[in-house]
Amino acid sequence: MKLYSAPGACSLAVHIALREFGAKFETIAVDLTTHTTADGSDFRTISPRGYVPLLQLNDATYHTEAASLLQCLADLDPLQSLIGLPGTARRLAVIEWLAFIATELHKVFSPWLWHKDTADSTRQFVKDKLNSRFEELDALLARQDYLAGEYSVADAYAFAILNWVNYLALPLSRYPNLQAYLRRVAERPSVQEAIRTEGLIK
Ligand SMILES: N[C@@H](CCC(=O)N[C@@H](CS)C(=O)NCC(=O)O)C(=O)O
Repeated sequence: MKLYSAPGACSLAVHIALREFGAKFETIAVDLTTHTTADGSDFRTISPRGYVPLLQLNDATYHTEAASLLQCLADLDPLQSLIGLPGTARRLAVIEWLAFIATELHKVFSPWLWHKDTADSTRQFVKDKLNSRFEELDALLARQDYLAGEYSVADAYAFAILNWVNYLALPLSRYPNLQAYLRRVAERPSVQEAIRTEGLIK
């Protein structure tokens, strides 16, 4: 498999998941400002939206959408422990969280993160919306260690997206359980390897 990714972008979630399963894969870095790959190719020729993550499966097909890629990768593990077996409450909870992260966190952060000229009124809206989500997560994480009970691909996704508070200088000091959660996820060997490889830590 080949993962087209950019350091610290949402593709980090897929990168972590690939490492969780010990999958054989290579990463291809994409410059998201020029939409070129490391060898200078035009990324939009294979990804018309210009988005990472883009995953090329071993059958040479290309696929997008972080939440879908995470489900697919979690299913490659015979035990499906990072997503749960079909028809179970565990699986529904993980998929629910993937959808929540995609729509209520990922795409709320996005406009401001990628467009530094975002208007102050939009910034304020994003801050308020995110703070209400952080409050909800903090209350949940006071009662449990991970979003869907046990660690799952939803936590890999949440980790990648919540890491963006650092880029936007949004403080998490009011959310101690959320901070502890991010530290807990960060300690996982797969997460350490992924963030080190992406150059986010030394
Ligand atoms: N709907 C896509 C969105 C992916 C996305 O927003 N990717 C961002 C990085 S986190 C990107 O590639 N942005 C580049 C651009 O907007 O040109 C998904 O959920 O995977």
